[in-house]
Amino acid sequence: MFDSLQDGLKGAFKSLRGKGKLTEGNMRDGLKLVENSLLEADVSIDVVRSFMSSVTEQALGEKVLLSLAPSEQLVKVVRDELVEILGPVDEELRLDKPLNIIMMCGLQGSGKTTTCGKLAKMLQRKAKIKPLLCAADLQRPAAIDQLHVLGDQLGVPVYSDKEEKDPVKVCQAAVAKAKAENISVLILDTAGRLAIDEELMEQLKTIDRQVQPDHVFLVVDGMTGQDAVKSAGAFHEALELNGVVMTKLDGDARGGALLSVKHVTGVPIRFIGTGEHLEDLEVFRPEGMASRILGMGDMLAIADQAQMLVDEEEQIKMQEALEKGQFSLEDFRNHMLKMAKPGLMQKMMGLLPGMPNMREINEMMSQGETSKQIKQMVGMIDSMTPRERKDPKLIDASRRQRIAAGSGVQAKQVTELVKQYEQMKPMLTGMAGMGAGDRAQQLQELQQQMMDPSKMGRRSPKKSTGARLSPAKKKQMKKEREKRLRQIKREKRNKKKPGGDDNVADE
Ligand SMILES: Nc1nc2c(ncn2[C@@H]2O[C@H](COP(=O)(O)OP(=O)(O)OP(=O)(O)O)[C@@H](O)[C@H]2O)c(=O)[nH]1
Ligand SMILES: [Mg+2]
Repeated sequence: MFDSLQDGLKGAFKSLRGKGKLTEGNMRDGLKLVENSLLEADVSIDVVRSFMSSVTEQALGEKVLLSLAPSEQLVKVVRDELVEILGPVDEELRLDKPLNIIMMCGLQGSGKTTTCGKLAKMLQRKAKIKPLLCAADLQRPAAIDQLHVLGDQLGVPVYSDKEEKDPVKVCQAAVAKAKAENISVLILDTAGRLAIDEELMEQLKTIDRQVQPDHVFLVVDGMTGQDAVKSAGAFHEALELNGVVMTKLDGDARGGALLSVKHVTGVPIRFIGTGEHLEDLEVFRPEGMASRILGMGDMLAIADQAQMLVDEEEQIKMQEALEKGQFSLEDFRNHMLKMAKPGLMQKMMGLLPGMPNMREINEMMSQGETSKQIKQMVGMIDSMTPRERKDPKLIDASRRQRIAAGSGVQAKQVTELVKQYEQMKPMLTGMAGMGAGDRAQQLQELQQQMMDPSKMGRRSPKKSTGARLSPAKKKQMKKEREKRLRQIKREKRNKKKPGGDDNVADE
């Protein structure tokens, strides 16, 4: 994300590093580089001016100039200022009314319908809320079908009415359905147009007046740069937006729109879209984004992505096995396969501090080395007997030969795999009792080791530094897990029953 902006800022900080004596002169040179990289990233000129005046004032202050590490001080000043222009943002989606209505609007093709689906997925995953989607885009008949496809994929109900010509009536009927069925969140997918036109604005204003959504989100295409900022201004004037969802930041968006939108329109970014898949939506946090732009990583986003690797039922089971100290080669194999899911690894890596930027990662991954390694690992594990997978110590020299022959590798690779597993096991089982922060850190280490297997075994697995859970807390967590597992099973059963999809009331 924002490779050239990152490179530019890094260059600016580097120019100050190792300078024998820092003067106002060379600090000004560094600042000029910061300014250039913002302009090249298509940040609006007003934002650049105000950003630079604030940063310059602080960077030329005595504290920075006299400090031992001025380049780090400058990083801090720039980071604080980035957070300042991106925020503040209310990260919490307040959904505490009996029925909460979210209206999604925006220009054609900006990603409204996709974002409705992504948000529905996020609500299910994070808040255990099954929303109702409403097809209020009557411009294209295909739009209704598109939303139904998403609904089916996610197992969430979709309200539509192909006979009705008035989107306001469709929304009102959806509200009635949600109320009747005790659905707590309703998401309206509205129609887009090619450019901002009166008719579209009037239609949206009427829906706003008649349906009174609690949240009005504008979806803008991050690739369109300052045009996205302009359209956000116009929509905000007409509708009083609660927030912006900026999509397509996985492409070659330069970052200008992201950095300008809050400053220019006063509307904060609430979510960002980072891909075409339904899990590619992130809650927008200014601190995390500022760190990410500066190549310092975003730990919370990493933890979130990692969680998405495994589905919830699997996660609970894995957690249980880990707490008991059980983590078989079979689990190891499944874990590897999850990591090999196209795109996911790249994304996680992109979030890690000190990692090469996306461009380099993509080049690295496209050479196919990693996926080849994973394929080999899976092949080896598949060639083992179930008993060996549980207890690889059973594998002797002759079995090692057989396994290697069966999976087309050398015998010493089998030895290496077992070694790798033995080293990962205590790390993972140790992680089972940690809090989220520690776990994220551990995960990061694990990830780095996986990318560079030569590092494995060079140091002994790190002991947890975080507070351990008390036995009472563990017991309580176990109880909650079992309850949730029963719930998931019930949901799955309901889903199989015809019409069971809509059955949210019995949750
Ligand atoms: N790469 C990428 N593609 C996205 C993202 N969000 C949406 N898209 C793609 O953008 C295209 C348009 O998305 P839609 O959700 O149909 O857009 P829309 O705003 O509903 O379009 P209309 O209903 O025609 O106005 C689709 O091909 C999506 O897959 C994103 O975050 N990243
Ligand atoms: Mg649409």
